[in-house]
Amino acid sequence: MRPNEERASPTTDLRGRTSRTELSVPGELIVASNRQPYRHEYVSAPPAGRRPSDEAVSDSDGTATDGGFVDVGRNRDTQPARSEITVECPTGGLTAGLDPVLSRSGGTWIAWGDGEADRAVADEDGCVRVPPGDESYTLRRVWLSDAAVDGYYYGYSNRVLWPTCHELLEYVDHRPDDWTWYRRVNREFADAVVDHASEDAVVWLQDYHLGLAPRLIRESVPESVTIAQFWHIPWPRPSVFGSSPLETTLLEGLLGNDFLGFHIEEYCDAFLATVDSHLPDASVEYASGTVRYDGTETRVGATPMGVDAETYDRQSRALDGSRWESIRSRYGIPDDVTVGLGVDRLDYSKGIPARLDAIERLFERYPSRREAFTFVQKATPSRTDIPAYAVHGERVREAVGRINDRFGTETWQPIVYTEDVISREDLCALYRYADLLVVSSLLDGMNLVAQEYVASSVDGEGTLVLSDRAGVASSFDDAAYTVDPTNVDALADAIDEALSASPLERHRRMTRLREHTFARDLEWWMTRQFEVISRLHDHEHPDSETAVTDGRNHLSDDANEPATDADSSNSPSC
Ligand code: GDG
Repeated sequence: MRPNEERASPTTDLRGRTSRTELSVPGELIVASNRQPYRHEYVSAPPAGRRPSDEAVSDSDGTATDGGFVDVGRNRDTQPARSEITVECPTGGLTAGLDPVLSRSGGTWIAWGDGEADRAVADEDGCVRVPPGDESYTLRRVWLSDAAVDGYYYGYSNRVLWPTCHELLEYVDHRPDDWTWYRRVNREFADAVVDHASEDAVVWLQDYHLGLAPRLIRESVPESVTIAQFWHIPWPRPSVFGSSPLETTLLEGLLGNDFLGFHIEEYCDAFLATVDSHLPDASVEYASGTVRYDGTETRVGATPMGVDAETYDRQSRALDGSRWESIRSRYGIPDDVTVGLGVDRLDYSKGIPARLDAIERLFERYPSRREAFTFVQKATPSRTDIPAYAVHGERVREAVGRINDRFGTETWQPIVYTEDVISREDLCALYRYADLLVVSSLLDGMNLVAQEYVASSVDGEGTLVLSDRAGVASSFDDAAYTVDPTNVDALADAIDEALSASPLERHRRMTRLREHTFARDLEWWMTRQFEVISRLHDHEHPDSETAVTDGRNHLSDDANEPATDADSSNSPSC
């Protein structure tokens, strides 16, 4: 490992996050997401009922995509009825990335208040000032009943929208009331946004839970308000949309946005084509990525989301090897065994069964890999109350048992499978020292795990086997071993090829992966989002200085250009 090199003078906050630039935020920022940036809990309270936040890893609302929350201390200003109250904040992902932005700019974050003690610390409007101890913006909580959560979150969002957008219609489970709940909760969010929206407001909505909110907001705020949304999951092809229970009302809802962002062009194209074929009154201009519908002009553009690469790099470099030794010993992996890794929510879209089949095929086809290679699968239970997820979990566990029974020996386990929550430090150790990461998603908006692995591969010795159906594959090109995730033979061969690569070849590929990951990190993504939003906002406010853009290419070209020198100023060495 080469010593860490001095980079573009980053600053590090108390939670270990790195920040290099001050984002320029237009207008008065209002963020709305399913997930909240801070959650208040009673220290001695028993776990609440069913809530996604109880899941070890927050699932895809694109706002808390990294590993849940960390306790940031007691809230001493409050007088809780039952016991002391503690505040938890996200450890990574977009939520952690956006929190400092709002802290600097001020503004409002609207989200579902899912903490046990959330009401106790909020005012009568559901508002509480955050971050704790450095109160600089307002967190406005939306209160949802158990029935609302069941219908909106566990129902329409995750039984209809999620499987449809991942083109896995066999998992769609459309219960009649869920759509009603989805509409009601979107109305709740929209009303909350309207309460806070001044003439100069910029509303930035996150993800598929809020597909109807943009138009509802549009109908009730001044024209000068800019509304944007980022859709963190894929958009299905028009034929899939047409075969699903999705309503065209959803399209109308999304076309309330001034800007609608996706990770990659393919999803933008699919969205435009869906609108074109399912909403006859809309006018679609493909070249510029513009849709005109019912008085609103919506720009559609792609910006692939990155990770906080600097922080992963720094935390990985800080490891001294003892953590890896303790992980190996915990999992019973002998020193001379190479290690492959999978890190996923236990979600059917992540392609874990085919991956396990491929590992079985690897041991069949390449017997020399037996007792020489162990695959560690970290699977985090997610949305377990949805039957399809419970069935899928069983399927994965059975496959692990079958393969271990078939090939395992007294001293060697082919697959180490864990559903335990792992700490950020352990995650970094796994990322840094595993010889291989396999991402085999059947369809994946972007995939942050692949980028976190690359950012943590500070020795340049890791290799990445990557599904060609993960959004990130279009960024990584052939520096990863890219493969069709449904082709078990090809997947087994790709794993063998990656494991057989020479140190030089690994280093060569990893250097390219790291250059891309650092040039297109979370901060880059947020900056691009705010640039586009600013231009549209300035268009509504002609007095402001920023030039107005016209055209999709202008909005999205940057995402496809090679990194400039300036972009690469924080490029890593490995
Ligand atoms: C959605 C889209 C898109 C997992 N286990 C642990 C842990 N994790 C963290 C990972 C990573 C996150 O969870 C998973 O992010 P992904 O991007 O891989 O997947 P989704 O949750 O499905 O995210 C996806 C993303 O939104 C952003 O737009 O990329 O395509 O599906 O950050 O590190 N973290 C910790 N312990 C664990 O056990 N600390």
